[in-house]
Amino acid sequence: MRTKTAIVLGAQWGDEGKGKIVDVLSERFSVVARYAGGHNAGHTVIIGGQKFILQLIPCGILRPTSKAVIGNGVVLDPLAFLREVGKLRDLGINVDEQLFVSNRAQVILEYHRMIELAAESAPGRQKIGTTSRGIGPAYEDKMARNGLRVVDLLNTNLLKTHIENACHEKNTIANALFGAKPLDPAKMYDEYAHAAEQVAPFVTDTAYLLNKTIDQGGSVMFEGAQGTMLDIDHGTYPFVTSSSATAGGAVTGTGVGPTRIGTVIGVTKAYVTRVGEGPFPTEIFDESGELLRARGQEFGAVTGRPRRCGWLDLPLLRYSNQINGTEWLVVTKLDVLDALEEIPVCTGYKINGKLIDTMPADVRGLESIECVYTKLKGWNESTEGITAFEKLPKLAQDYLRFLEKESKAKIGMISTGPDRDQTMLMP
Ligand code: 2SA
Ligand code: MG
Repeated sequence: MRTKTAIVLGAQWGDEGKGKIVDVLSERFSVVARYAGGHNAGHTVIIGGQKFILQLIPCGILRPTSKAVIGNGVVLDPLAFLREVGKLRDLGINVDEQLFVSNRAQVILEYHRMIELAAESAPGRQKIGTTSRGIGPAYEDKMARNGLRVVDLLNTNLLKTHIENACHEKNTIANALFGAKPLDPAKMYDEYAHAAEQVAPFVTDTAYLLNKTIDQGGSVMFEGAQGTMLDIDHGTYPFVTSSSATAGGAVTGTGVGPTRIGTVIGVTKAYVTRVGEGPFPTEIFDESGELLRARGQEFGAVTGRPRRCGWLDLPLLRYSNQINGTEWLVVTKLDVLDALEEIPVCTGYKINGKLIDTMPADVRGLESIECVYTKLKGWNESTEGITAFEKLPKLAQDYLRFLEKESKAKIGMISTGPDRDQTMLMP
């Protein structure tokens, strides 16, 4: 992994442990840039026993030598942003010197949350199980060319007219469709104008900053949020988030061209989880699922929702590697499997009894998948905190080799616990 620019992204449905891996790898990068999503992400990093959960700000901020960039592909809630900045300042992190926000990022406003809450519980609407942060409606406005960008947030006249017009429109729609209570544009303007003043010092042209960094021989890591199967185009639509979580998103979401990106690193758990609604072929419904949830502490980092758990899904991983052009895999949470006698792994999908080698595009197809399982022997001893591949039990090594062979990407790193140091390189 001796490259100056790398995308680190989730190969599954998010929560693969990207936070920890970005933190470990960020030592080698001068800038870490988020390219998609918003404060729906929950990136957990544990340093010396202290836990940090970052939602909007890239994990690179935790390295005093790294710059952290919020790219144009992100939707930024200024109020959530300032809360997170405040928490980091309290921890003694030098956010004022290290953090940069794109002037082209879209802004999440209060009515986006209102519309999302109303739509999620409206009769006849498909419930997605979102994080209720206003992410989807903010991206809707972006694509409808009706959004407010950070550069506009800083222009008080424009902000005022935008809020007045948008509030009128959103209040009317939300009331007519969902009976939602109207929002007060004057109150909203005061709140956001005040926030804008505090956001302003962070704002810059981040595409320029990133490209200059690369021109001058610096290194950039692109930090993905959510995961491949939650990508708006390539995920399990409509049960997805509203942004490009895959590798392509790093290009459009930062303004760095594809020829300047050195490698793609996919982070995968040694099993699978998903939070929210939607198809999940290898989901476990018996006590093994409970065991993984308890051992892996599988609860949403932002919402606290219990995550659904399933066996390692190799067709899904192959799909993810293909869509992202993944060169390296990082396997996390291997130690969660320590307590199992036997570990089923899905090696193929069948529909109507026939093996398929593409991912069905529609939900009905995904739901009718029959998984073909291979049962691997569990190692049944602790791997927690092991930092050398040779020290892993032989059966755990076999599990990883099997994953590598079947997924068609090289494993570069393995994680055996939440702390920075509980990590090993693959020989
Ligand atoms: P949204 O809010 O519009 O992005 O929700 C749409 C779908 O995307 C899923 N989603 C996530 N899945 C896993 N982790 C996420 N971040 C938090 C975490 C989630 C949490 O790290 O634990 O705390 O619940 C995340 N963000 C969005 C979401 O569940 C919907 O299925
Ligand atoms: Mg997470």
